[in-house]
Amino acid sequence: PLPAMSDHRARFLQLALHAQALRFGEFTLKSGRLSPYFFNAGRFDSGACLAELAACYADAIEAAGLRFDLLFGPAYKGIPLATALGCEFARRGRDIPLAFNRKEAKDHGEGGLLIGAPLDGREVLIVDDVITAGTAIREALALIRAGGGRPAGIVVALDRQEVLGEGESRQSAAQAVASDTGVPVVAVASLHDLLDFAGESADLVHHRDRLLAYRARYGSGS
Ligand code: OMP
Repeated sequence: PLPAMSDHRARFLQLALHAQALRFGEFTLKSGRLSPYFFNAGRFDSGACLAELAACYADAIEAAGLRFDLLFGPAYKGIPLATALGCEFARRGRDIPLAFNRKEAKDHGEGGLLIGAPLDGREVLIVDDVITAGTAIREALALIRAGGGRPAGIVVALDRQEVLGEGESRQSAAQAVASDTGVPVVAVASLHDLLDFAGESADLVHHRDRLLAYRARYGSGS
């Protein structure tokens, strides 16, 4: 049964579990942390699934009131996410320019690292999968600035709400990015939402203690 949290957060978590994009076990993160859960956006691997995911992103963006006039998907995982979101906004009556990057520069053909609509003078919304330490997001911010765009916001599906070091500030990586750069970070759902969701779901409740222990060690205050 669907828990009470009946908005884009619950819809997204339900969809992620169904697609097995959200899994429980033991996972080593980029940071080296051993996590009891992992979010793999690559598992949103069908058109219908991506379309539903994009609707969750669009709802979160509208709820946060972000203003922007270009969508940017960082390679690789951000590319289908930004593309699906662009299609969702078009379906809602708003046609927004779309761009992404390639990881390897080409020395022939069109050349360059950026593909799609020019970033020049645009208010850019970065669309990515997950934030842990914020490294991937900071790289994307640098790409936007180098391309002449102004970062206007960052949207991710999942904010893991982790602190950078241990025992220092309780600020999350997303909060640190927002306060360092002035660019707001919006998540469809956070670890906090996942914990609420797990608390109300008979299938997930047995994972809750390990999630809570992980949050006690690496989680930010909020
Ligand atoms: P940061 O760059 O540390 O914010 O981590 C984001 C990246 O971590 C993602 O782009 C993934 O490569 C990876 N990741 C996940 O995809 N899902 C997770 O649940 C956790 C991570 C991670 O390694 O922290």
